[in-house]
Amino acid sequence: MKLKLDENWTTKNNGYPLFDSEVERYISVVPNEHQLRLQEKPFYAFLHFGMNTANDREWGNATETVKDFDISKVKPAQWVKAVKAAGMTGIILTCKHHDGFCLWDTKMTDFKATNSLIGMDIVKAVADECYCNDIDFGVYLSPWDMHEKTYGTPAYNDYFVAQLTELCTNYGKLFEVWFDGAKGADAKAFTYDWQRYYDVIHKLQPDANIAVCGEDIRWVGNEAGKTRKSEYSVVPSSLRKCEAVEKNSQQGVDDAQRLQRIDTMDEDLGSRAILKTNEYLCWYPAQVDVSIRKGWFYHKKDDKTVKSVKKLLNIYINSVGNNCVLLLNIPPNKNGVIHSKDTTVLKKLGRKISEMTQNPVIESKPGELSKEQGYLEYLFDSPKKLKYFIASEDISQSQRVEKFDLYLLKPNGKYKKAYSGTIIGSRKIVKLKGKALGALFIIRQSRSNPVIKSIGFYE
Ligand code: FUL
Repeated sequence: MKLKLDENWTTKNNGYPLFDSEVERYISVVPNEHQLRLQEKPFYAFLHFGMNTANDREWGNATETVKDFDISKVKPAQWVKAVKAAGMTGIILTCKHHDGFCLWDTKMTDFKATNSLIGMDIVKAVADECYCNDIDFGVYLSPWDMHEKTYGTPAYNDYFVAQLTELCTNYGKLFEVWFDGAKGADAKAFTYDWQRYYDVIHKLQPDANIAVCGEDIRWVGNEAGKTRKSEYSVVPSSLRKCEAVEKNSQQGVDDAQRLQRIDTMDEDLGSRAILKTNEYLCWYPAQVDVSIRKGWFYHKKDDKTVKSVKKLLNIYINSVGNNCVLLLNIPPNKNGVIHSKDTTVLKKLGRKISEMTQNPVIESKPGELSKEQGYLEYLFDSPKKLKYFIASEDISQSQRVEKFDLYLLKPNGKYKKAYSGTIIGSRKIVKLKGKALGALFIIRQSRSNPVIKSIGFYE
């Protein structure tokens, strides 16, 4: 096996400049504080719960009344416990889905949980439970509202801003606000005043990330848990345009299948070829949103569709381990609890995730590499049955690594290629197999000197 050790970022850099004014432009793009915080806690839960839970639907149909919300209890403590067991660190609750029914005590409409059988502010109950258990809390607020009469007129922007203001004022410190781009194809045309919405959040919740139709976190582009080979965080600023997100989002209740495939995504969002033709760049990491079941809301008939631990672990590795954050949807049912099928899988998933780093063979913190470090060599004290390689860049210095190879020193004394990768970013997880005496991590291409926060090999 030809290792081509002399072909690394310090020498050929794959024929790309290691540092020039263009490279400087790319690496000057870094996360803001709340993006950085989110990427350090990359796994959190989506809870779809509301009128659709009561009616066993995925989308409302604009005919619902408060009476239809015939749910009498919710058990947020059980939700938070399930989330924690999976190793997730936050919850985003659908405070209002497209049907317009509000789970909090809004002053803007009577169409709300406090007026229904349950008579309680569900957002408050969930937020309080989160804060008591060290879980971050965030809100999903659907811009499209099929119930509100002002929808489609300028007054709706005022309505939406007022609701957003309530959520940003009365429910503690939000870590994320999730704006959905979905809207029925036959809904009234409407131009959302996104900037006004963002201004409310900037003023009232300056530490919150605004996701999807938002400026901090981009939607990966499908609902299947799939990612691109390279999920760049430094991308053209034009990707933040909400119109594009809206166009690709769900446009009908039966349109979900399309988003469970990935052929809607442009593959390359941030290679040098893309960046060089775009004047404005931004830090805009991807979020993978996917449901543990077929639907976003709970339906009994979906009980048999709960994803296996193996499937969820793969989604985790392909998202969290591929420079993305993962938002896993777990829908509570009509009894106000998360079904035991889901909680069982979540518990096992949590165990698998913590086992990944339980048995380190070597953990190191290389920092900024010097020109003598075209590759890093690791020798183990005995043959190790490796399971994972996990690397992180110090993303406060942007994302720099563009290509790397990983070789394992096999017990026969020969190196064998285990993986060829592209970007690393906040976290790269590579599954490994077989015994090894050591490893070589060769960075072939980088934007200036790589700054590696950590590298670990795990049994
Ligand atoms: C979609 C919505 O239409 C679905 O109901 C769900 O909320 C999903 C997360 O976003 O676009």
